[in-house]
Amino acid sequence: MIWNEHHECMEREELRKLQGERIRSMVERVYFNVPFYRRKLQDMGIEPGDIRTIDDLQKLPFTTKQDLRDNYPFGLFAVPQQEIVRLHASSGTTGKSTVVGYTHNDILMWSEVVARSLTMAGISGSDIMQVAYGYGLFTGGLGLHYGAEKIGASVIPISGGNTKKQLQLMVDFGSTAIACTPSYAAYLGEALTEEKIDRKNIKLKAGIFGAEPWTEEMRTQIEQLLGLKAYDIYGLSEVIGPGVSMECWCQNGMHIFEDHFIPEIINPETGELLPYGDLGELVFTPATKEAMPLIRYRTRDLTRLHAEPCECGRTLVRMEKCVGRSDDMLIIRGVNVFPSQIESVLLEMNETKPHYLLVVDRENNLDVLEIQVEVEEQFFSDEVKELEGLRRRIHANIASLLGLSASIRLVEPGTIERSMGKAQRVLDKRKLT
Ligand code: DLL
Repeated sequence: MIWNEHHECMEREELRKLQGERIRSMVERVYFNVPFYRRKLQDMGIEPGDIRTIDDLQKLPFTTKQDLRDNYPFGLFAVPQQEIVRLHASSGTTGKSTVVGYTHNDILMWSEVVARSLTMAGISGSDIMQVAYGYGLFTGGLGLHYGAEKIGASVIPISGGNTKKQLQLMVDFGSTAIACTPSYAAYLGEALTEEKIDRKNIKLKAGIFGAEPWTEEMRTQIEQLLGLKAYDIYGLSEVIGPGVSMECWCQNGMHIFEDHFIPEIINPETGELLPYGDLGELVFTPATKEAMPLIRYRTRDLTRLHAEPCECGRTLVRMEKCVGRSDDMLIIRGVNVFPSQIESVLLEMNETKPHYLLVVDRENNLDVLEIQVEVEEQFFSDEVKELEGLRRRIHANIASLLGLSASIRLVEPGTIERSMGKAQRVLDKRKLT
């Protein structure tokens, strides 16, 4: 089923026309209501009338996270305070958090894109949906909540954490869908076994997992652990929250809701526009937002876009799973590596569990990487020889695929700290000194 067939299956030309109309009116709104943008556009000699079609998008300047920080907290709002009905914020690891605001119409639009996302995963009014993303300033909990209510599902607003209670309600209420981070889903799956809960009592059929990068190997593990079909959902607070893009049943990339969020892929070094299929930084122009419209927002997420038709019938472009964020890339002895690449290598082994930590340090002026990964109980109790064999295989695979020599530490199940929200997979001690 398609939630909004008109917008999700539009002819591409018709969609581009709609996008053009929407950016035209958006640029006018920010020009007259946001001093920051008026100044920026005036400096570039651009007037609202210069933006007429979607082809004019590239004339416009980028917006960065730093611009949001510089205008903290409300400097980029395009409507008076009375029209703001909700505030969310992302907890910045460095500097001030990023604040985003919503009008009543923004909340309606957000609910609509999340409703479309859930429909893509086959979730409907007859489902019981456990929302285990954090509720609060983070957009995950409330974002999924409103979308699930819109499609008429019965929502369990349990938020993140409290794992035993999650499992108890999953059984007692018969949850058929769950939304949380993939790392927490892996933990819930493991806790099911620890609590000796009979799988027959679990009714889950779909999981809506996102907010952090995760690999196909992680998907396989979660699907086995929880006995459901795992779907990827993407989003970021600056653009709206979860529901910017979502996988359909073909699981062939995430469809971007392009009638609201106009995507581009750029070369992160030069800012140059890249064609479909090229790897680069994802940029979004959320053209219909009232409270905080942004022009060409640089997400720092690295991925590719594909425009070939999808079997599901939607004409919206698809984005590949994110490789990671440009600022998450580790440079170890000159080798560029993303945690997700290491995750792929680790989890393709049958003996490993989806819990790992990458510890980067500097010894004698040389970068060193230690990979800690948990090993299934039964393998851990095996002979030392077998464990040593596994350690060597992981080492060799990392070396051959990534060109990196890492020290591998196999640890017992339960050793690595579990996350209830976004997982912290990297401990970069180089940054601490
Ligand atoms: O993480 C919104 C969200 C909530 C998305 C629940 C999906 C589900 P922020 O806290 O602002 O918003 O973080 C946004 O998280 O720029 C990506 O780097 C990362 N991210 C989000 N979804 C995915 C995903 C929410 N499916 C940042 N795959 C983004 C990879 C993701 N990374």
